[in-house]
Amino acid sequence: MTMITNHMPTETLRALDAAHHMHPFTCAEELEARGARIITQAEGAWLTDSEGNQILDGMAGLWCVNIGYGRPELAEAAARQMRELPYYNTFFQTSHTPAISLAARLAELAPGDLNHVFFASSGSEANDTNMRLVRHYWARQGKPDKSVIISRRNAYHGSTMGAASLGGMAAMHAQGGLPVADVHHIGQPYWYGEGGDMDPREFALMRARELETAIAEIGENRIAAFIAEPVQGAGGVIIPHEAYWPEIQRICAAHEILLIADEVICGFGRTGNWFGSQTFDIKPDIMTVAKGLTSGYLPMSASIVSDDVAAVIGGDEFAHGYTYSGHPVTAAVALENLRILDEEKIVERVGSVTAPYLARRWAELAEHPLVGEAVSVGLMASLALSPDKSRRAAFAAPAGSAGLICREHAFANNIVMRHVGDRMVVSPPLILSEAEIDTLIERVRKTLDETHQQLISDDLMAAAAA
Ligand code: PXG
Repeated sequence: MTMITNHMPTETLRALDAAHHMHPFTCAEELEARGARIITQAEGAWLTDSEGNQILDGMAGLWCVNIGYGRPELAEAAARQMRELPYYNTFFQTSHTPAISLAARLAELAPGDLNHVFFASSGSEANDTNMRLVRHYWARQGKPDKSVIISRRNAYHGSTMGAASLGGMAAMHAQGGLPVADVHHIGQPYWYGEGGDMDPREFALMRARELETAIAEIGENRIAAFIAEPVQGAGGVIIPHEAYWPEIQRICAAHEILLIADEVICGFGRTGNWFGSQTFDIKPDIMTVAKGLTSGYLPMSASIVSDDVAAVIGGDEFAHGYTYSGHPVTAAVALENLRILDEEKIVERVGSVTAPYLARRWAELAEHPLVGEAVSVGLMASLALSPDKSRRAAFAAPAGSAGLICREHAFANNIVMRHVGDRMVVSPPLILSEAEIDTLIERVRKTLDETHQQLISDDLMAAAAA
């Protein structure tokens, strides 16, 4: 076979990609017709594609490249570790210094008494671990029936059978026989889209109290845990009203259920603190982390659990683990990533400088005639496209049509911005400068203008009935 390199013509690469490479969350025929954009290189917050375009990565890859691209220290940490010990497992009474150091460092960084770390390779695997872990936790205490996990509609917790069941994505549940048994979903705290005429605080409390209703209906003796993202990411950067999390926390404490904070997106500085749980004052029993743990340079995730959970689980063999749990090379890369985040004060700078700046600049977009709301927390932000912002109206066209048009214009303007239905989201690398935030806003505004023009000319500005 000929060697495939970035020097090949884009069309050749696209044809080979379409012929052999199955992409996640993608219709293969559509992709073949359009051709994939081929990314060849990246530095800081900027991508280069095979046609030489310089693209501002408003999504930090897939919400993960927190320290930005191109840090040689991570490559060196990986090479060093590969030479010394490229692999060894952590089963059968063995360990190694990268896994030991990383677990100890995570225990230091994680809030409260979250002091024990179970490693995996993806957010999905870590959430599958959590599912088995919380059920085993109650079984160990003579309560095997406490097995139901409550989650939320429009949550994203991953793509494996367990994690996709925990998630509340209707399109995912429609394929492959999901959700698995004993997973229950309540409503999300999405006031803009679902709050109608309610006051935002009242709506947030109502949605939090759906947890209490579910507990009453299903029975506290049946419920193991509640899982939620501090801020829903893939669901559209839905930032809950400040009344939401304290109420959830109250309900979890009042009933005997564990609280799992899925920090896969929120962790490692995204919200302006090390963890979203700190930004929203959540006291979880378990945190799921991934993505920013290695800034995406290598795949790694973890469940970080409390002293209590670890003690209960610890009296027995937890029959669970992955070949790559605590992989020495990924652990070494994670440690180097955490060192950079800490020593270069990247998290602090997001909290005190760039998040407030992005908040101010992003809020200006709410003035745009097509924008129903523009919100942000830390360095994640979203806006709702609306044909009639005075009443937060949805489009008459199928959900996501306007969002897709907007994403295409963003592509053409060399800014990566994702669409979730008709919400547009960004989650850039945490090293973004103020000047780069200005560039981002400028490109998003141009994208919105062009989208607006196209929606008018395609006759797509009709609003759905109230
Ligand atoms: N939990 C959360 C909160 C996530 O955002 C996962 C778990 C699963 O992680 P893995 O590593 O198994 O992918 C995620 C992943 C998107 C998008 O398009 C978001 C994710 C993954 C892929 C696409 O917004 N989040």
